[in-house]
Amino acid sequence: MRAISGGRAFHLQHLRPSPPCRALTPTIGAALLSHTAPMSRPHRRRLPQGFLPSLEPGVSAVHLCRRVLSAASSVSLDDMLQGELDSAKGELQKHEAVGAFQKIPMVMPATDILMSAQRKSRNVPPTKGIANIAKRERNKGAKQLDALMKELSVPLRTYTENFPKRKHLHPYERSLIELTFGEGYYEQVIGRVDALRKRITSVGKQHASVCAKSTTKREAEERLAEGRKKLEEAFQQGKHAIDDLVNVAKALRSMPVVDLHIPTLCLVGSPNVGKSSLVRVLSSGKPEVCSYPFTTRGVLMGHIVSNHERFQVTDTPGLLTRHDDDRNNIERLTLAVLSYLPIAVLYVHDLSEDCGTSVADQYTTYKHIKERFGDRLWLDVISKCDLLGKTAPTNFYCDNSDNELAQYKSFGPEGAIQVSVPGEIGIVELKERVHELLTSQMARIKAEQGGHETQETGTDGS
Ligand SMILES: Nc1nc2c(ncn2[C@@H]2O[C@H](COP(=O)(O)OP(=O)(O)OP(=O)(O)O)[C@@H](O)[C@H]2O)c(=O)[nH]1
Ligand SMILES: [Mg+2]
Repeated sequence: MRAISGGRAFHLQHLRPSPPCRALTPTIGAALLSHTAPMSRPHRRRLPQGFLPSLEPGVSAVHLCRRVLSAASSVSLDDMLQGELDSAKGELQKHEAVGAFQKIPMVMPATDILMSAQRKSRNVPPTKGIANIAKRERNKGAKQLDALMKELSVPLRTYTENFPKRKHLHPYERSLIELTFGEGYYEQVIGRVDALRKRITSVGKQHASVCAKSTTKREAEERLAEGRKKLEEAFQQGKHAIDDLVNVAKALRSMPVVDLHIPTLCLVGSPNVGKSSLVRVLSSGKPEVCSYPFTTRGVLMGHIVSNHERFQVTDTPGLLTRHDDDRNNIERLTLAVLSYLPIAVLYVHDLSEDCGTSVADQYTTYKHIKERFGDRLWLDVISKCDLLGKTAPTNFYCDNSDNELAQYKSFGPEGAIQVSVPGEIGIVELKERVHELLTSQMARIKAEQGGHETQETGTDGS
């Protein structure tokens, strides 16, 4: 297996590492998560408890609207049903596709929109053939104000219409939006841009109409100048919404691209256990590796190319030992990956406790995650086995072989393989096992795709 270059990461940039093993409180976690906008904004508040469970996976309901057919309609019942099925399929596809963030429009900074609008509108001439000076001037004034209004508002309409509606996003991307910006922020920014567009339209229409009623050349000139001033003021007042949208677009576009049809390995475990070190060994991903917890604060994608096969690898933030409702947004990113992407799990255990989390705590977290996501294909790895002494973990001291935790402390989960990155121990075996796991994952994906296709054929044929 060979790793190709160019892993892509999305990090919650402004987070600071915590001291080893100190649990982040949810409030701190959420506050730390302010990605693009200042913390002082009211929408930066902490997410409500139990937020993530409300984003449970599942196909969104598709509502088929009833069609009202007039008596004269020539559309047959079959055509109608087919149309409804097609639109339902379209809706489903909309819901199931990922990659919406790569298609969002480029947003021009507010200053550029204003400068371009001013320049273009000033070049608008009066309608040809108006001999009367006053009439010509008021015609020009009204046309220029109308042009300025349109040049300012049309880009805003394009943005608000082309940013994806959250309800149409894949649940994974939906949760990324929520966890990155905070609850409701995405819609709020788009709403503010739309409100600015409406305001510009209203001010522009009003002043163009006033200018069109001017009786003298001078009056028309004054009304044009006044209209320009009011439009520019209105734009300046609301321009922060556009700049916020620029930041939202930037953050969304930089999120890692995931292909649901390619098998994906997801590294999971407590903080600082060695997940990122293994991602670097296994794939093209080059996540930061440091000796403190929460070095990884976002989801990172790497790739593995083996012969003609291509696989994805995601690094994730570490999980602390606590209830899911108490997790900070960084940890919730990991749960979002586990919940919504068709991944195979590589769970990393550090039995040396070098990571700063006790083996008992790691076990509690492991059991919880295994219980919740045990239906995924799964491989357990004991990391840092160079720190466990020269002998393999099977020779470790075991005080009570009947005790689950004692077993875990000594051997890790059943079937776990032991590796060391600096010692280069177990890496070849790990790569082989990962390849087997991802090949099985490919078979799962194909079986599921086959299932969907059969369902669709069945539906079409009925
Ligand atoms: N001795 C030893 N140290 C290791 C090994 N693997 C990783 N480390 C060290 O463990 C520390 C944490 O490694 P990372 O790969 O950043 O761990 P992580 O799980 O990604 O950490 P977070 O992103 O903070 O959750 C670093 O100092 C690594 O150098 C190993 O096999 N042996
Ligand atoms: Mg890491």
